[in-house]
Amino acid sequence: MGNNRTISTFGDIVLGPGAVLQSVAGIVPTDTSTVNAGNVILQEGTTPGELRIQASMRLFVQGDLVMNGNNVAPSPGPAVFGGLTEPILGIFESAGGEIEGNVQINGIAQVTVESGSPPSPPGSARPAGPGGAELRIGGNFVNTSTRPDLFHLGNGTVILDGVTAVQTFEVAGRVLSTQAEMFANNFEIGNLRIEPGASVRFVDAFDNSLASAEQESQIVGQLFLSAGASVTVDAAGLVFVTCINQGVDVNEVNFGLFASISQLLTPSARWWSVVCLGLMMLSAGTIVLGRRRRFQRTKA
Ligand SMILES: [Ca+2]
Ligand SMILES: [Ca+2]
Repeated sequence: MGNNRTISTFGDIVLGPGAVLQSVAGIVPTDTSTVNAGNVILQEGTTPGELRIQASMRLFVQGDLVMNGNNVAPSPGPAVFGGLTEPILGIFESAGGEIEGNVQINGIAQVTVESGSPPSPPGSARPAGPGGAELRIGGNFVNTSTRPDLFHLGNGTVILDGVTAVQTFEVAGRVLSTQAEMFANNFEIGNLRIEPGASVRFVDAFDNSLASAEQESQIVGQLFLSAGASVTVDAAGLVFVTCINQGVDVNEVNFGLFASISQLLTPSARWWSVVCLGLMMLSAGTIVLGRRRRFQRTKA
């Protein structure tokens, strides 16, 4: 695909085995090539279907973006005999994908939304707002992948902006013992924005992280909750480094967890507050004791 071209269809774009849709070599940063389609379907294969956009390219999907990888090896390593290679979606630099319907990963897919160099330390300050690579979803995010090593959204932006129905979002990551671990092959997302009028329900309907059967969480670098959005965390976790909250009252139901990583990594926070309260009482007692002593001395 050359610079500043447009491909439009009201029908579907199916990238079957060996089909690749990407920019040609020599792309310029201002390239605004656009792909418009009804649905986009990426298939697994010995050479898989692949769609990559970069520079300022745009992908508009009126329906769903579906990635089919049910015959891809469920663990990293050399390809299993007879196993297929996962379909590939890549959004790089300042490119953007806008999916009005669902984003659905059936089985295993390679998904990358990558603005540039990863921040250091992992999960620290990230590029917020426009300008970076982003994936905008109007419908549900359905993910049955068990390969976090093929999920690269730690330095990209995901925007949830559905306004016609509640969007469900499958969480897949784990709360681990350090922030660095939580931002390494853990289905993490750099920036997650929920737009005004969107109503999002975070769920854990599928066991994505096979290493543990515990309730899974979406790990986020910077979470942005727009005024007028509605957010429910239902038997799942939504865990972030920083959160800009314009007044959204997040509903935690069925042991849903909405918390910052720093809150979770200091389990002694409550214990410390008890100790601090105890120290205050002790010092208050000391002051009283001191006064009594002074009073007694004066009297003597
Ligand atoms: Ca899950
Ligand atoms: Ca799990």
